[in-house]
Amino acid sequence: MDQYPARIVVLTGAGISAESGLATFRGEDGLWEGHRVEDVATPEAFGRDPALVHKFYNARRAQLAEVEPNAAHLALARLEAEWPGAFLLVTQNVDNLHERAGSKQLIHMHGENSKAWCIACDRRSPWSAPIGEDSPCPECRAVGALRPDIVWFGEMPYDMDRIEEALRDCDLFVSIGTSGAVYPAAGFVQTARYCGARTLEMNLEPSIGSIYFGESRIGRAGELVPAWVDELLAATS
Ligand code: BJW
Repeated sequence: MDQYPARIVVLTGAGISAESGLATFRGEDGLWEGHRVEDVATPEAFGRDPALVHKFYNARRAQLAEVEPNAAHLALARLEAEWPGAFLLVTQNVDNLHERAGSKQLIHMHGENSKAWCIACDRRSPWSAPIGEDSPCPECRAVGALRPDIVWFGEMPYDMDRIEEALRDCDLFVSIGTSGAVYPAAGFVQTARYCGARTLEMNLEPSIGSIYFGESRIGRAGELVPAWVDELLAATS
């Protein structure tokens, strides 16, 4: 590599957590008790059947205590710590494996399942227990107003201004473990590429938007990501 890319933006999806034991959304194990994510992860579904939606997220929140970050999460945290340029990690995942691996420059664009959001007082609280329809908000004590702090279909993902700015300014955009089925994340590659960045995807299979990437590495994130981080850091030394 002649010149290393100064500013890197990395986007991750469910595939990066698959080797930690968390199910992806659109794989063979992508159905939850017969429900597609598109049918559960909406404000309308929550309005119709809050108990079902709480059950879906409570089960996934409980599972977080049983899983650990894998080699791909750890490699991205190492890259952030050792990279001499700017680095931003944007994850679509609502698990907490990136932060537990040590990542700090991190945006959870689809929210965090380890937080509860009170729609009565608009405050977010750390949450590790099940949320129920009768759970009081720890801030305002309202009952029945808590929902998981998750961005559902039709809702605006978090921190889009900061993400768009980083995408426009970056020299390298890397997408890891995402199918490219969900917007706006699926369009990030086109923004970065249009603004002159190199683009790389690492995924178990070519993603839906694979043709937009300058380079595709096909395989498991737990193997591809550490190798890529080694390669990148070697070029800076
Ligand atoms: C491995 C691996 C290993 C496996 N190693 N790889 C029509 C056209 C275009 C857009 C729309 C449309 N109709 C509606 C929309 C918008 C909509 C949307 O995109 N819908 C699509 C279904 C078409 N989007 C929204 O509503 C978003 N909001 C929005 O657009 O607001 C307006 C706006 C306008 C302008 C600017 C900005 C905003 C909100 C989307 C919210 C998504 N929420 C979810 C659920 C909540 C979180 C949760 O419950 O966990 O987020 S949906 C679900 O999909 C979850 C994920 O974050 C997201 C993406 O999935 P991901 O991560 O890609 O997982 P998979 O399973 O799809 O793929 C995993 C990949 O990993 C696979 O390819 C595997 O091969 C691979 N893999 N093992 C490497 N070991």
